[in-house]
Amino acid sequence: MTTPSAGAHATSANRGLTAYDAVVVGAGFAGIYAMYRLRKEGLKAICYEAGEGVGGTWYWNRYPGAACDFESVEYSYSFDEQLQQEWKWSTRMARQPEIKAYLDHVTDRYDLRRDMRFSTRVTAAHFDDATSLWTVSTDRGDRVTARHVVMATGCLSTPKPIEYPGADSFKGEILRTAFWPKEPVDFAGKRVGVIGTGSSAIQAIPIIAEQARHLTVFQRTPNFSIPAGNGPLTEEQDRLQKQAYADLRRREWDSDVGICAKLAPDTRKALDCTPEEREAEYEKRWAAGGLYFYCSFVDLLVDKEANRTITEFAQRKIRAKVKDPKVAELLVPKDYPFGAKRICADTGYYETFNRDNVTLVDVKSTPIREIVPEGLKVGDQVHELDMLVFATGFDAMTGTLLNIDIVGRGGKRFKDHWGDGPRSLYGIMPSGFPNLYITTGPGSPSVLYNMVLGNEYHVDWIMGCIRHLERHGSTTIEAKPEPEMQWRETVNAIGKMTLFGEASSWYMGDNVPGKPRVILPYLGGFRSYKKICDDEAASGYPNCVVA
Ligand code: N01
Repeated sequence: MTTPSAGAHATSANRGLTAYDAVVVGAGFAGIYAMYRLRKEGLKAICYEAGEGVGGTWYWNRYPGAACDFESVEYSYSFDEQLQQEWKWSTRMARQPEIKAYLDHVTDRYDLRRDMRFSTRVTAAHFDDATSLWTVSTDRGDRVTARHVVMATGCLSTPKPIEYPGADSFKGEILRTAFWPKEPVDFAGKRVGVIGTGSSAIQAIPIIAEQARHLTVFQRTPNFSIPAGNGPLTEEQDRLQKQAYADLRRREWDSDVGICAKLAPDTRKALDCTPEEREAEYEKRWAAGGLYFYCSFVDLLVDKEANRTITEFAQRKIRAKVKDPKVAELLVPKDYPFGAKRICADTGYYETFNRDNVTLVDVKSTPIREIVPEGLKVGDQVHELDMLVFATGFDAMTGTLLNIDIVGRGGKRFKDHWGDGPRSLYGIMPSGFPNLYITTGPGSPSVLYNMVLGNEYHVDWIMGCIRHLERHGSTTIEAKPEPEMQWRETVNAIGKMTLFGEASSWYMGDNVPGKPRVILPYLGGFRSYKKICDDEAASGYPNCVVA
């Protein structure tokens, strides 16, 4: 397949630049698959990646304990049956090194690396109205043109900066889960502090506690965490899973969350069940490990009373694990509904607080003031530390895109377009930015669906747009402003029907000072979302301008 040659309409501004059909930004799950599809369609594409290798989130987040929190048999590509059959996961929920190795394998298996440029961050993408081409620039001085730009930039790829003064004065070592060093970190004999108690910290804390002389955890808001129940994947389990792969994938594509391997999401309402039935369902799913618990009933995130039943169950589980009742009370979330903040999966997290060498410090009642040479000052007390680990999260879903200087048709600035929160048709196409596509962005099910499959779906949908242009001899496709606005209103309206707004979370943009408070993912479920996007394509993109 060919598109009108990217170099055919060069102007003085872009003459002489290497011309591509497509630039892909990021070489994580989405970018790798985008490169595979573009290559398969005969397009000339290049992928720029800031990391030294592929992996995206799984390249950077190599902190101890980093792992997937649902079955890897599901958190993996579905596009090639042979790939599915040949790759063998060693554990149910693969750890970071294995996921990274898998992505390296996929990249090499399809010979994608030769069109990838590593240690190269895209800094700008400017659309030229005269040629309908994008000029993409990088921090290494590359400038190329492309007909299409696929922003495969990930949802959790811009870590929050250190928000306290004094980091330079610290005599010890500062580490960040989202930029973890490649060399092993030795905690032995050290007094370590961890700031944050989200998914990253909850995975790292039990491992650090086993090695450090002392670990102090600085907690602002407690989280709900479910035992991961991770363990080796036996030959027999692997064989059975592979036999049933086709059926599993069918069920995932037809579900709202894309996680079905061990237990399908329950379709009952919690309040239609007796307390005994609810308890039995919660127990079963708690024992299954990981995110299955989250899918216990369909009304948990829309009905406060239903949510109270799962919240109380999870609170009881936490209290039962922690010996010191005062520490237990600090660890029990009480101010928000279960699931309204991203739930976590752990291996021995709560039990870690029973260790003699672990202290929990509540920094909500007495906030952190500054980093000092000896450690961390909380209120008037200095906690002496040799190492300080920041597990403080990300400018989720919008941060990375807003850090790129994107200028669309007629000089329209992306930063202005998203100034009061993100907007794009189906979370994929922002209006005024022709042929620029976002994978698993805000306004799509994104982080609330199986991210690997969500990315595959988006890449396939984008390829559908590109093929449509080709078939019709057209050059550009872009969202019409009105349907884009309507989609944003739909996303917000559905968000308001849920309990997500009752927690302070990165789903709502709350974790970044000054960020507009809007629900970022589409909460209508993947099934309805997929139907809407499929219908758009099948009916010839009525909500887009094709020119
Ligand atoms: O980040 P987070 P994360 N002072 O934002 C605290 C995915 N993920 O890196 O809640 C003190 O969840 C903050 O407190 P509060 C997953 O989707 C998946 O852990 O803002 N504390 C919170 O406790 C996850 O949700 C896996 O009050 C501060 C913590 O830091 C997402 O990535 C593994 C602070 C940040 O938690 C992000 O997880 C890891 C401050 N100034 C991550 N600022 C899997 O298992 C923030 N905090 C697949």
